[in-house]
Amino acid sequence: MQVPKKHFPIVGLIGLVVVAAAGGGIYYYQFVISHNIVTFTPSHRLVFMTALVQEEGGFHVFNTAFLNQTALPGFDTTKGYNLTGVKVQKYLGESDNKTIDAHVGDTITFYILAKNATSTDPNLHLTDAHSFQISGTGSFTVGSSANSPGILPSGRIPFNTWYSVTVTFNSGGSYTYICTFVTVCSPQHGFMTGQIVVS
Ligand SMILES: [Cu+2]
Repeated sequence: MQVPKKHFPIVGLIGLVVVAAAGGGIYYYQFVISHNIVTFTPSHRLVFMTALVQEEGGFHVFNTAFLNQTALPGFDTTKGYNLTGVKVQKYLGESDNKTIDAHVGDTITFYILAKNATSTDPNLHLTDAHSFQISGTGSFTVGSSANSPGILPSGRIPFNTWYSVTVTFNSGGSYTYICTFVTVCSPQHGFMTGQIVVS
């Protein structure tokens, strides 16, 4: 005849304590620590891009950086930006080289070089400029200054010149940047767009 195995009452007690601690931990994680409130210190981002007819790639972001100082880099429409002595920290943009990310409250200074198409197809040479406009349901503010003189919506950018505009995104959402120049730049002009995702 077999004697049933017994354990000391303390083992059961420890088990209860472990279960209570796990439950308490879940409660603390779920209800005491908030998951939703995430705040960011507003950043000033620099986004460097080229504008080309959509048939040859459209807008192309080739560099992204945080500006770690108040003053903007020097700028002129023929030479573009001057980063000499400017405190910046590069960060990796989206891999499609079109989508731009930012947080609510961030300011983005855009540097855009308009380029003429390389193809000899006359359809890709309908005009002598691109342009830049931002649309979206959210709120944004355009701040014009000597080192970023662009204003929206009239962001006309003649080929081989630089354009800079500084925009602060006051609310979250998806914004679209587009080439809106009155003259259609190519048959695919209407698709010359990109997204700015503000979260
Ligand atoms: Cu266009």
